[in-house]
Amino acid sequence: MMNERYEPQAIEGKWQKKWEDVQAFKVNDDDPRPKYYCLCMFPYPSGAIHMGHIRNYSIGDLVSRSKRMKGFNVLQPMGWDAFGLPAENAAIQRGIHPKTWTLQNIDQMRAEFKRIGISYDWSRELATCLPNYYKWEQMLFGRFVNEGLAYKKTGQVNWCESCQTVLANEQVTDGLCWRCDNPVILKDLSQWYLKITAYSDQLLSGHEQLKGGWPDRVLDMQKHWIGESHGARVKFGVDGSSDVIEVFTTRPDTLFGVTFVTIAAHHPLAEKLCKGEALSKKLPALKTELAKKKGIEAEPEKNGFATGSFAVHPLTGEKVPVWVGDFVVMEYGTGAVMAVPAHDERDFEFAKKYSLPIKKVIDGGLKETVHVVIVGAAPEECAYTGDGILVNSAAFTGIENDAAKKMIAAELEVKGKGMPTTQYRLRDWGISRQRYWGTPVPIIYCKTHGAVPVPEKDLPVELPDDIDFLGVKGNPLEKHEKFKNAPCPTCGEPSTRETDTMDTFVESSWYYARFTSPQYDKGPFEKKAADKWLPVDCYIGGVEHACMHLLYSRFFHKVLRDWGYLSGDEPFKRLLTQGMVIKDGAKMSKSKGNVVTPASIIEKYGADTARLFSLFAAPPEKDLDWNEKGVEGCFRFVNRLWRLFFQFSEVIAKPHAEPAADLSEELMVVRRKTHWMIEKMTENVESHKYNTAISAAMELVNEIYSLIDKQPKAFESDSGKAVVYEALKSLTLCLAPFTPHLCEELWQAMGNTTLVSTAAWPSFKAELLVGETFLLVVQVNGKVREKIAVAKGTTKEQIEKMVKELPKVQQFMEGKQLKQFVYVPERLANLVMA
Ligand code: ANZ
Repeated sequence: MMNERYEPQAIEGKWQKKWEDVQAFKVNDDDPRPKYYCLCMFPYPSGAIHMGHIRNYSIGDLVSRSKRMKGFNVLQPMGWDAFGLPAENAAIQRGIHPKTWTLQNIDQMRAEFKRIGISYDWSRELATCLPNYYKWEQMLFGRFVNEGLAYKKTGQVNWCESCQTVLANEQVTDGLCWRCDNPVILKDLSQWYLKITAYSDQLLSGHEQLKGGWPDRVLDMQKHWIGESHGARVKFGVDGSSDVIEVFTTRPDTLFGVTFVTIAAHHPLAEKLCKGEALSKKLPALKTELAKKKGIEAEPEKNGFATGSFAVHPLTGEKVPVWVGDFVVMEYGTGAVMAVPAHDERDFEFAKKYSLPIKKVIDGGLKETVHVVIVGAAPEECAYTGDGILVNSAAFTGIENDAAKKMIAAELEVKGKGMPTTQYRLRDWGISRQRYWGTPVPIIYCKTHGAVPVPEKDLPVELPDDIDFLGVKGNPLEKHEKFKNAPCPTCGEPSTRETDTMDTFVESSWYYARFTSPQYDKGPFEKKAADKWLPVDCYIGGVEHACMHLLYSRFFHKVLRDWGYLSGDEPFKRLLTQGMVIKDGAKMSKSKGNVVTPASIIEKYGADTARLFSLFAAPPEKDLDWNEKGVEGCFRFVNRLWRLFFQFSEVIAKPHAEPAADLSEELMVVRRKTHWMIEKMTENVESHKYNTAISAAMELVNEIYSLIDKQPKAFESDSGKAVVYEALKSLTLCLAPFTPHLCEELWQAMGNTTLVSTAAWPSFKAELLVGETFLLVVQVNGKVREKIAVAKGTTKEQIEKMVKELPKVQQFMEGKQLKQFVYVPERLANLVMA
């Protein structure tokens, strides 16, 4: 028997225990039903869950639970992205070992996740900070090295002084560290890179497969980040030497307009080309200046100097001066630019500043602001960057510039002076971090053999636990002699271990695959399992990862595919990026002091209400504005639902046959509403419009209450019982993915001994939908007396009969004769009385 009062605290723990006891969500690889892999980006175990987690994981659970009810074999795992800085900072500040801190946090967060009733297969839990996980990452890293996809390079890197570590380009936003928002500086450091650029083209072309499944915005962000440019590489000779300066240009059509060549300060030929003061003073000065530069700045003024050397034009043989320019970056293209000041703004600015010649080679026609430039003549105020006809371009004069691009590139190719090429803005991914709490980079440096990957038989390279954090700045591994000293794997000579650890984004690049066989001990994961479960059918997480995690894991997936570890080109078929949880206009965060803790909400209203609110208050991809009134509203609905079940607890305690066909109109309205609700739920859950889905359930509940109000005995007949039974059963099933504990309780109250979590999703009768309902205004002699919901498809005769029976209408009919019945279809009925 049901309690009269809804007491979430009494219900929720009971069902959580039941799910655990019967292992309701443990998945079996051999289950013949079609697979569905639903994954939420795994959390960093910071200690306590926040509202953002509740939102993210409620969405994932809704998808998983509804798919399970729809007949899929659903894998929904949970694990911990457990390496990272906060653990280390906690260690420094509070003297707790990062491992102890992390494992404690995991225990606490696991308990909190269980408290909200997410249907995880907990048997697949993993933590990336454990050797049985990172061992395989180290093995993969060794293979990256052996395949030439990982390499060590000294260069300018982004350095966060506050985190005391290097950051990848993706991890710097507007010059600030993605983690701590402190300014990032450039620093010369030697570090390990993963060659993500080897996959630039595939990362871009793969978007074709993702279109429709991923938000366009994320694809656009990635596209922009990868930054594909079509153009040519052109070889300029160096006057008086056999050296060659290769440039990358997107505008080979402007080749005859080249008046100088600009190279980066760090260009390999810079020292050789610089003469006199350029070599002794200017180049070192510029390098020092560049080293001081902040990571990313708004367009600063361009500076440079002449090297004293000359380049030879590949087609005309003309000699043009070679300059060093601070705006030319070594990391893009070839680190050298053919300068065409007439048609490129940066070159124009540079040429104006240093009085270099400007030569027009594209004529944009009279309508354009053409600057007529002949060598030495005064140029107009800006470069003309548009399209037009080639001028001053030898045999190519008179040709349209678009066609000329290909023709000039072809001519260069024939002469061995260049070739068409595609250039990407994406840089290789620097993964070395100068921190302790991460996966050790499994490399040993030997005097004879250089950087040698630790062989698989010696893996994992375990992080030593005996580390003293207090008073240590930087990476304590550097001072750990036992860790540091190791024999060379090749010759056995005393050597030193790499003390850098890997960027934690490396762990999150392949965890989705590990979840398919998390206990596998012969490799990172079992191919059979990966092939069964991948790709992830629905991946849910924050949009802030568009150019970091979501790009890195696509890269890893393609590498793993090429090595035969898995099949398929893309890891995540569908991506759902959920908005933030905000409060009072600001992101909910500790620093803003506007945090509402899930624990406080769960204690007061229960987990089901917290889940329902986070699904109801905003569509997943929009920001969710937290307000307690909204939570109370959801709590009221849940209570209203409970009371309805309580009121009918005897009726629902045993099954009823399907309602008969000849229902009274009022019961028909409820029945139609029931099927309408199932249809709305089915459609909107699938299309992630959860607020609309929940509204449909609320409407059905209102419909039932309103009939009870109007006709308290409406559900007492056999057909009434059948109708209300059908409605309440459908509500239980449809709401189960939203408020699972409550629905288990209601399901049990309906006499079921099975779980609603594993019941089948209800189907609706299409023939009952034809109608749906409309609002009919009922008038007597032109005055509105009543408004009623009527099923669509009801005939004029039926409506006349219905309205005549309405109590409020009968009042005005008494003692009068009906002269005429006027009916405006689906809008109005008027009884003209005399
Ligand atoms: C000659 C030229 C003429 C160019 C013209 C543009 C317009 P995107 O589109 O971003 O790929 N460039 C090449 N390498 C560079 C480097 N390392 N640092 C700074 N600038 C570099 O830009 C490609 C263009 O940027 C290239 O095409 C080159 O200038 C410049 F009317 O070559 B162009």
